[in-house]
Amino acid sequence: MTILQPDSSRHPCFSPEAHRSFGRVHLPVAAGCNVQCGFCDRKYSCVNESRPGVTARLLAPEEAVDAALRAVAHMPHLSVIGIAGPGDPLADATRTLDTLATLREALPGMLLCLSTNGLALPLHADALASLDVGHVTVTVNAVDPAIGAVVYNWVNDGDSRVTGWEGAALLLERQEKGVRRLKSLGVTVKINTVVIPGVNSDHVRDVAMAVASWGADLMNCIPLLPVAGTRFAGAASPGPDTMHRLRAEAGAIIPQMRHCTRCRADALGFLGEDGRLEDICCAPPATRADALEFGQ
Ligand code: CLF
Ligand code: SF4
Repeated sequence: MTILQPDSSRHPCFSPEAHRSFGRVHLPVAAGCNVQCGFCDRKYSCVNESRPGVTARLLAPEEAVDAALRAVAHMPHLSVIGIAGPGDPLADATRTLDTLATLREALPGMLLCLSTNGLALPLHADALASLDVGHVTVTVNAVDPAIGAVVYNWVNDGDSRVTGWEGAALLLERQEKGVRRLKSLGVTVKINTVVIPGVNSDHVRDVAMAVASWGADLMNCIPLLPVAGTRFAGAASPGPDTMHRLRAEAGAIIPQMRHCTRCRADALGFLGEDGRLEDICCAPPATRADALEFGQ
């Protein structure tokens, strides 16, 4: 079983050209996370902050499907429905997979997308491919567990919490297995790497080489956005020159995404617009017929 439509020409993140013509909507159904990154603080009621991990509110799967149908009916340029948090979409995979399954049935021509830390990816890669989720992003911040141990506070392995080198090694093993499995199923895979000066900034080339060997298609190096209250709150964000150099070095190994706008978990519209899913909450009810007419 391989997926039917890994069509990146309409995906605003996977194609630099497509982001001028096509937009995406994120459905914030994923509350929890099975990993704690040292730079992450999720917020569930934030309207003023725009970054990954932030949403105005969490949605139940049925609310998310309704919101997606409204969005697609009102915004014909939407080509992708993504699940990107505010936690990890596969930490409570049932919510995510139920949402995607209903959407796939309602909107057979829509691109579906997901962003994950990869810890639970080997368990769910086949289910994602069977729902024709054509694009998956895996965030890989280190391919050396000694560096990963600095990035990640802990990793949950079922009921046990694993820290330090062992936790980072477990996450890395799952990421590699998950990416290789997705690629064997025909899914297009992007790797996000959060660049943390003094932690993994000299390690980006190693990440690029490893993920290229796993078969990943694209890499997105994202400068750290220091968030108050996190372990990296006082770290510097790498500047444009540093990012340009790192992307050039990594770009010799694997193609680079250079237009990422670090979206919220409830982002709506073109990349870089400040649209949020709640913007369409007051729109007239949409029907599946509307969505089918406009969305495909
Ligand atoms: Fe969303 Fe991510 Fe899919 Fe795009 S975002 S789940 S791949 S549809 Fe895109 Fe936003 Fe950057 Fe993500 S600009 S943060 S890369
Ligand atoms: Fe936050 Fe994502 Fe890291 Fe989980 S995997 S702690 S949601 S950045």
